[in-house]
Amino acid sequence: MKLYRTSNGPYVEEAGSYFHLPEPSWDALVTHDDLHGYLLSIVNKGEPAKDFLMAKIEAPIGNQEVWAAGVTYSRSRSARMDESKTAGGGDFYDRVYSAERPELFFKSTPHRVAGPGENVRIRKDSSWSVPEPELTLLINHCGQIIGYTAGNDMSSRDIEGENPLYLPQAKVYDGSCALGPCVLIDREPLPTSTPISLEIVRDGRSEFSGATTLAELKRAPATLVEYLFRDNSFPFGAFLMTGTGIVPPNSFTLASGDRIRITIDTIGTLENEVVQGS
Ligand code: DO4
Ligand code: MG
Repeated sequence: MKLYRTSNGPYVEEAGSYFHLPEPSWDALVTHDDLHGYLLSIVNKGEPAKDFLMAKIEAPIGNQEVWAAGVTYSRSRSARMDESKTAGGGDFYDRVYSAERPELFFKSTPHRVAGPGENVRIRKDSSWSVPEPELTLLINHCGQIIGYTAGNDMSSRDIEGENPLYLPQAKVYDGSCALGPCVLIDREPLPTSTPISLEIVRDGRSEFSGATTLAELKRAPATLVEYLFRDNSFPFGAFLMTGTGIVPPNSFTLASGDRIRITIDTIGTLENEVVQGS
Protein backbone atom coordinates (compact mmCIF):
# COMPACT_ATOMS: atom_id res chain seq x y z
CA MET A 1 0.00 0.00 0.00
CA LYS A 2 1.15 3.53 -0.76
CA LEU A 3 0.46 6.36 1.66
CA TYR A 4 0.22 9.88 0.19
CA ARG A 5 0.13 13.21 1.98
CA THR A 6 -1.84 15.75 -0.05
CA SER A 7 -3.39 19.20 0.16
CA ASN A 8 -6.67 17.33 0.79
CA GLY A 9 -5.30 15.15 3.60
CA PRO A 10 -3.81 11.65 3.48
CA TYR A 11 -4.83 8.92 1.02
CA VAL A 12 -3.88 5.27 0.77
CA GLU A 13 -3.53 3.62 -2.62
CA GLU A 14 -3.96 -0.08 -3.25
CA ALA A 15 -4.15 -1.75 -6.68
CA GLY A 16 -4.85 1.55 -8.44
CA SER A 17 -7.67 2.69 -6.11
CA TYR A 18 -7.27 5.62 -3.72
CA PHE A 19 -8.97 5.84 -0.32
CA HIS A 20 -9.26 9.04 1.68
CA LEU A 21 -8.21 8.57 5.31
CA PRO A 22 -10.46 9.86 8.12
CA GLU A 23 -7.33 10.49 10.24
CA PRO A 24 -5.99 13.84 8.98
CA SER A 25 -2.87 14.03 11.18
CA TRP A 26 0.30 12.73 9.56
CA ASP A 27 2.01 12.47 12.96
CA ALA A 28 -0.89 10.35 14.29
CA LEU A 29 -0.51 8.01 11.29
CA VAL A 30 3.24 7.63 11.75
CA THR A 31 2.85 6.89 15.46
CA HIS A 32 -0.17 4.57 15.00
CA ASP A 33 0.21 1.25 16.89
CA ASP A 34 -0.40 -0.71 13.67
CA LEU A 35 -0.35 1.58 10.64
CA HIS A 36 -0.29 -1.31 8.15
CA GLY A 37 -3.37 -2.93 9.75
CA TYR A 38 -5.18 0.41 9.98
CA LEU A 39 -4.63 1.18 6.29
CA LEU A 40 -5.69 -2.32 5.32
CA SER A 41 -8.96 -1.89 7.23
CA ILE A 42 -9.65 1.35 5.33
CA VAL A 43 -8.92 -0.32 1.99
CA ASN A 44 -11.08 -3.34 2.81
CA LYS A 45 -14.15 -1.46 3.91
CA GLY A 46 -13.79 1.89 2.16
CA GLU A 47 -15.24 3.37 -0.95
CA PRO A 48 -12.51 4.48 -3.38
CA ALA A 49 -12.20 8.27 -3.54
CA LYS A 50 -12.60 10.05 -6.87
CA ASP A 51 -10.89 13.30 -5.85
CA PHE A 52 -7.27 12.10 -5.40
CA LEU A 53 -6.10 13.54 -8.71
CA MET A 54 -7.41 16.99 -7.78
CA ALA A 55 -5.21 17.14 -4.68
CA LYS A 56 -1.60 18.38 -4.69
CA ILE A 57 0.81 15.70 -3.52
CA GLU A 58 2.99 17.06 -0.70
CA ALA A 59 6.16 15.87 0.99
CA PRO A 60 5.21 12.88 3.19
CA ILE A 61 6.37 14.54 6.39
CA GLY A 62 4.81 16.02 9.52
CA ASN A 63 7.00 16.69 12.55
CA GLN A 64 9.57 14.00 11.77
CA GLU A 65 13.30 14.82 11.79
CA VAL A 66 15.27 13.61 8.77
CA TRP A 67 18.58 11.87 9.43
CA ALA A 68 20.99 10.31 6.96
CA ALA A 69 23.56 7.55 6.81
CA GLY A 70 26.75 8.09 4.81
CA VAL A 71 29.37 6.03 3.01
CA THR A 72 27.14 2.97 2.92
CA TYR A 73 27.96 2.18 -0.73
CA SER A 74 31.46 1.66 -2.10
CA ARG A 75 30.75 4.30 -4.80
CA SER A 76 30.16 6.93 -2.11
CA ARG A 77 33.38 5.96 -0.33
CA SER A 78 35.52 6.36 -3.48
CA ALA A 79 33.85 9.66 -4.46
CA ARG A 80 34.36 11.11 -0.98
CA MET A 81 37.99 9.98 -0.75
CA ASP A 82 38.60 11.63 -4.10
CA GLU A 83 36.89 14.96 -3.32
CA SER A 84 38.71 15.34 0.01
CA LYS A 85 42.18 14.12 -0.94
CA THR A 86 43.83 17.54 -0.63
CA ALA A 87 42.08 18.14 2.71
CA GLY A 88 43.48 14.98 4.27
CA GLY A 89 40.01 13.59 4.88
CA GLY A 90 40.24 10.55 2.63
CA ASP A 91 41.19 8.13 5.39
CA PHE A 92 38.06 8.91 7.43
CA TYR A 93 35.76 7.78 4.65
CA ASP A 94 37.68 4.58 4.10
CA ARG A 95 37.60 3.80 7.82
CA VAL A 96 33.91 4.56 8.34
CA TYR A 97 32.93 2.33 5.41
CA SER A 98 34.21 -0.75 7.23
CA ALA A 99 33.82 0.38 10.86
CA GLU A 100 31.17 -1.22 13.03
CA ARG A 101 29.55 2.15 13.84
CA PRO A 102 27.98 3.76 10.74
CA GLU A 103 28.18 7.42 9.82
CA LEU A 104 24.85 9.03 10.78
CA PHE A 105 24.19 12.73 10.49
CA PHE A 106 21.31 15.11 11.00
CA LYS A 107 19.92 16.04 7.58
CA SER A 108 16.79 18.13 7.78
CA THR A 109 13.91 19.62 9.66
CA PRO A 110 10.50 19.37 7.90
CA HIS A 111 10.53 22.96 6.61
CA ARG A 112 13.65 22.33 4.49
CA VAL A 113 12.10 19.30 2.75
CA ALA A 114 10.72 19.66 -0.79
CA GLY A 115 7.84 17.48 -1.90
CA PRO A 116 7.28 16.08 -5.41
CA GLY A 117 7.32 18.85 -8.02
CA GLU A 118 8.81 21.41 -5.64
CA ASN A 119 12.22 23.02 -5.98
CA VAL A 120 15.42 21.77 -4.41
CA ARG A 121 18.26 24.27 -4.05
CA ILE A 122 21.96 24.69 -4.69
CA ARG A 123 23.69 26.83 -2.06
CA LYS A 124 24.74 30.21 -3.40
CA ASP A 125 28.26 29.69 -2.02
CA SER A 126 28.74 26.30 -3.68
CA SER A 127 30.18 25.64 -7.12
CA TRP A 128 29.88 21.82 -7.10
CA SER A 129 26.53 20.33 -6.15
CA VAL A 130 24.94 16.94 -6.75
CA PRO A 131 21.75 15.11 -5.88
CA GLU A 132 22.05 11.90 -3.86
CA PRO A 133 19.25 9.40 -4.57
CA GLU A 134 18.63 7.38 -1.43
CA LEU A 135 16.18 4.80 -0.17
CA THR A 136 14.66 6.52 2.86
CA LEU A 137 13.14 4.67 5.79
CA LEU A 138 10.12 5.88 7.73
CA ILE A 139 10.52 4.77 11.34
CA ASN A 140 7.88 5.05 14.04
CA HIS A 141 8.49 6.34 17.58
CA CYS A 142 9.23 2.76 18.74
CA GLY A 143 12.09 2.38 16.24
CA GLN A 144 10.19 0.10 13.85
CA ILE A 145 10.61 0.58 10.10
CA ILE A 146 7.06 1.10 8.86
CA GLY A 147 7.64 2.33 5.33
CA TYR A 148 9.94 3.41 2.52
CA THR A 149 10.18 6.49 0.34
CA ALA A 150 12.58 8.00 -2.16
CA GLY A 151 14.89 10.73 -0.90
CA ASN A 152 17.30 13.27 -2.34
CA ASP A 153 20.20 14.18 -0.05
CA MET A 154 21.35 17.31 -1.95
CA SER A 155 25.05 17.85 -1.29
CA SER A 156 27.63 20.58 -1.88
CA ARG A 157 30.67 18.52 -2.76
CA ASP A 158 33.13 21.42 -2.79
CA ILE A 159 32.21 22.45 0.76
CA GLU A 160 32.23 18.87 2.06
CA GLY A 161 35.51 18.14 0.23
CA GLU A 162 37.28 21.23 1.60
CA ASN A 163 37.03 19.94 5.16
CA PRO A 164 34.95 17.05 6.60
CA LEU A 165 34.02 19.34 9.50
CA TYR A 166 31.99 21.41 7.02
CA LEU A 167 29.58 18.49 6.51
CA PRO A 168 26.56 20.18 8.17
CA GLN A 169 26.96 23.20 5.85
CA ALA A 170 27.28 20.96 2.80
CA LYS A 171 24.18 19.01 3.76
CA VAL A 172 21.74 21.19 5.71
CA TYR A 173 20.31 24.31 4.08
CA ASP A 174 16.95 25.43 2.70
CA GLY A 175 15.75 23.08 -0.04
CA SER A 176 18.56 20.57 0.59
CA CYS A 177 16.26 17.57 0.92
CA ALA A 178 13.38 16.08 -1.03
CA LEU A 179 11.11 13.16 -0.12
CA GLY A 180 8.29 11.38 -1.92
CA PRO A 181 6.16 10.84 -3.85
CA CYS A 182 4.57 8.51 -1.27
CA VAL A 183 5.52 6.13 1.51
CA LEU A 184 5.32 2.45 0.65
CA ILE A 185 3.86 0.84 3.77
CA ASP A 186 5.15 -2.70 3.97
CA ARG A 187 5.81 -5.08 6.84
CA GLU A 188 8.46 -6.88 4.77
CA PRO A 189 11.91 -5.46 3.98
CA LEU A 190 12.40 -4.40 0.36
CA PRO A 191 14.11 -7.08 -1.78
CA THR A 192 17.84 -6.48 -2.23
CA SER A 193 17.26 -6.64 -5.99
CA THR A 194 15.28 -3.35 -5.75
CA PRO A 195 16.72 -0.87 -8.28
CA ILE A 196 17.34 2.81 -7.51
CA SER A 197 17.91 5.09 -10.47
CA LEU A 198 18.77 8.72 -11.05
CA GLU A 199 18.23 10.81 -14.13
CA ILE A 200 19.17 14.48 -14.48
CA VAL A 201 17.53 16.27 -17.39
CA ARG A 202 18.94 19.57 -18.68
CA ASP A 203 17.28 21.55 -21.46
CA GLY A 204 15.09 18.53 -22.27
CA ARG A 205 18.05 16.15 -22.64
CA SER A 206 19.40 13.52 -20.27
CA GLU A 207 22.60 15.02 -18.80
CA PHE A 208 23.38 12.15 -16.43
CA SER A 209 21.81 8.84 -15.54
CA GLY A 210 22.89 6.09 -13.19
CA ALA A 211 21.52 3.13 -11.31
CA THR A 212 22.27 0.82 -8.42
CA THR A 213 20.39 -1.77 -6.37
CA LEU A 214 19.90 -2.34 -2.67
CA ALA A 215 22.28 -5.30 -2.98
CA GLU A 216 25.09 -2.69 -3.03
CA LEU A 217 24.00 -1.20 0.32
CA LYS A 218 26.67 -2.38 2.76
CA ARG A 219 24.63 -2.06 5.96
CA ALA A 220 21.27 -3.56 6.89
CA PRO A 221 18.56 -0.86 7.28
CA ALA A 222 17.64 -2.34 10.70
CA THR A 223 21.23 -1.88 11.90
CA LEU A 224 21.24 1.78 10.81
CA VAL A 225 17.97 2.31 12.70
CA GLU A 226 19.33 0.59 15.80
CA TYR A 227 22.28 3.04 15.87
CA LEU A 228 20.00 6.04 15.23
CA PHE A 229 17.74 5.15 18.15
CA ARG A 230 20.62 4.55 20.61
CA ASP A 231 20.17 7.16 23.35
CA ASN A 232 17.91 9.15 21.02
CA SER A 233 14.14 9.51 21.12
CA PHE A 234 11.86 10.51 18.26
CA PRO A 235 8.35 11.21 19.61
CA PHE A 236 6.94 11.67 16.09
CA GLY A 237 9.14 9.02 14.44
CA ALA A 238 11.90 9.87 11.97
CA PHE A 239 13.12 9.46 8.41
CA LEU A 240 16.50 7.89 7.78
CA MET A 241 18.15 8.25 4.37
CA THR A 242 20.33 5.20 3.76
CA GLY A 243 23.15 6.69 1.66
CA THR A 244 23.89 7.06 -2.02
CA GLY A 245 25.23 4.47 -4.41
CA ILE A 246 25.13 6.82 -7.41
CA VAL A 247 27.57 9.70 -7.76
CA PRO A 248 27.94 11.60 -11.06
CA PRO A 249 31.51 12.10 -12.39
CA ASN A 250 33.59 14.89 -10.84
CA SER A 251 33.09 17.03 -13.96
CA PHE A 252 29.35 17.24 -13.24
CA THR A 253 27.62 19.91 -11.20
CA LEU A 254 23.90 20.70 -10.99
CA ALA A 255 22.61 23.85 -12.65
CA SER A 256 19.49 25.92 -12.18
CA GLY A 257 16.61 24.46 -14.19
CA ASP A 258 17.88 20.85 -14.04
CA ARG A 259 15.18 18.28 -13.38
CA ILE A 260 16.16 15.47 -11.02
CA ARG A 261 14.28 12.18 -11.25
CA ILE A 262 14.83 9.53 -8.60
CA THR A 263 13.02 6.25 -9.15
CA ILE A 264 12.77 3.36 -6.74
CA ASP A 265 10.75 0.43 -8.04
CA THR A 266 7.56 -0.15 -6.05
CA ILE A 267 7.70 3.40 -4.59
CA GLY A 268 7.65 5.60 -7.68
CA THR A 269 9.51 8.63 -9.05
CA LEU A 270 10.44 11.71 -7.05
CA GLU A 271 10.93 14.63 -9.44
CA ASN A 272 12.21 18.09 -8.50
CA GLU A 273 13.58 21.11 -10.30
CA VAL A 274 16.79 22.77 -9.17
CA VAL A 275 17.10 26.45 -8.31
CA GLN A 276 20.34 28.25 -7.50
CA GLY A 277 20.39 30.25 -4.30
CA SER A 278 21.05 33.96 -4.92
O1 DO4 B 1 30.22 11.50 4.54
C1 DO4 B 1 29.55 12.29 3.96
C2 DO4 B 1 28.19 12.09 3.46
C3 DO4 B 1 27.95 10.76 2.86
C4 DO4 B 1 26.61 10.63 2.21
O2 DO4 B 1 25.75 11.49 2.27
C5 DO4 B 1 26.32 9.41 1.45
O3 DO4 B 1 27.14 8.50 1.37
O4 DO4 B 1 25.20 9.32 0.91
MG1 MG C 1 23.92 10.99 1.12
